[in-house]
Amino acid sequence: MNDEVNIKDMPIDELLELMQDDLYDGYADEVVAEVNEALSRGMTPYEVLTQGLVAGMDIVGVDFRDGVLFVPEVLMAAKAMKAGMIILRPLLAETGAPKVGTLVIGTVKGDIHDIGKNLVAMMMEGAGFEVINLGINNDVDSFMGAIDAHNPDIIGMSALLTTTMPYMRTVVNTLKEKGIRRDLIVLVGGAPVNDAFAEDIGADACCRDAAVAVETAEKLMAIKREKG
Ligand code: B1M
Repeated sequence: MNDEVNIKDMPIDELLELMQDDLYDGYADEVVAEVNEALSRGMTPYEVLTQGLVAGMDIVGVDFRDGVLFVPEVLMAAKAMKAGMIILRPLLAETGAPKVGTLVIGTVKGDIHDIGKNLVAMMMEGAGFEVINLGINNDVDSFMGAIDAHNPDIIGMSALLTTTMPYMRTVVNTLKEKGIRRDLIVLVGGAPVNDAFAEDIGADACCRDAAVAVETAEKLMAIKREKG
C-alpha cells in the first residue's frame, strides 16, 4: 500500500514498478492514483498503458502459468487493471481523428477473457474507428446479429484459450456461407493466436497487440477504400 505523498516524490521508473506491483496485488485504488500521477508527469496514456498496466499484467500471466497465483488473485489483478483503464480510455480516444471505419469486436464463445480485447477496442476508438464491443462469450449469432445491425467494415475476434480459438473458424465459415466474407475485414488476436492460424482459418490477419491491430486495420481499410 502507498500513500500519495510517497508516489509524488518517486522517480518515474519506480512509480511504474510500483504500479505493476500494485496491479499484481489487486490494489485498484493505488493503481488509479499511480496512473494519474504518471499522467501528471507528462507520460502519454499509451506509455502508461504499456509500461505500467500491460507490463504488470504480463507478470501476473507468468505467475498464473507457474501456479504462483490462482484465479481469485488474477481476478483482483484484472479488476485493478480495469480501474486503470477507465482513466486511460477517454484519453486514448481523445485524438479527434475523423471516423475511419466501423469495427465489431468480441471475445469468442466459451472465453471470458476481455482485458486485451478491451484494450484493442480502446486503441481503435483512439484511432478514429467506431467500435461496437460485444463483450465476452460471443457465439456466431451474436457476431451475425451485430453485422446486421451495424454494417461494420471489420470483425475482430479475441480468444485467449487454445480451446476457444478454433471457434474463430466457425465464425469465418459462417461469413463464407452467408456470402459476406469478402465484404468484411476479419482480424483475430489473443495470446495463443498466430499468423499461421489466422491464415488457416481464412482471417485477413492476426494482430499481436493493440498497436498492431490499429496499424493493420488502417492498412486494410486503405486497401478496401482503394478497391471501392
Ligand atoms: Co486466464 N488463462 N483462464 N484468466 N488468463 C490465460 C489465457 C493462460 C495463458 C494462463 C496461463 O496458464 N499462463 C491460460 C490459457 C492456457 C491455454 O489455453 N493455452 C488461462 C487459463 C487456463 C484460464 C482458465 C481455464 C483457468 C481456470 O479456470 N482453470 C480460465 C478460463 C475461463 C474462460 O475463459 N472460460 C481463466 C480465467 C481467467 C480469469 C477470469 C481469472 C482472468 C480473466 C479476467 C478478464 O479478462 N476479465 C484470466 C487472466 C487475466 C489471464 C491472464 C493471466 C492474462 C490475460 C490478459 O488479460 N493479458 C492469461 C495469461 C497470459 O495471457 N499471459 C491467462 C493482458 C492483455 C493485455 O493481453 O489478452 O494477450 P492479451 O491481449 C493482447 C493481445 O493478445 C492482442 O492485443 C491485446 C492488447 O495488446 N489481442 C487482440 C487480444 N485480443 C485481440 C483481438 C483482436 C486483435 C488483437 O482483434 C482485432
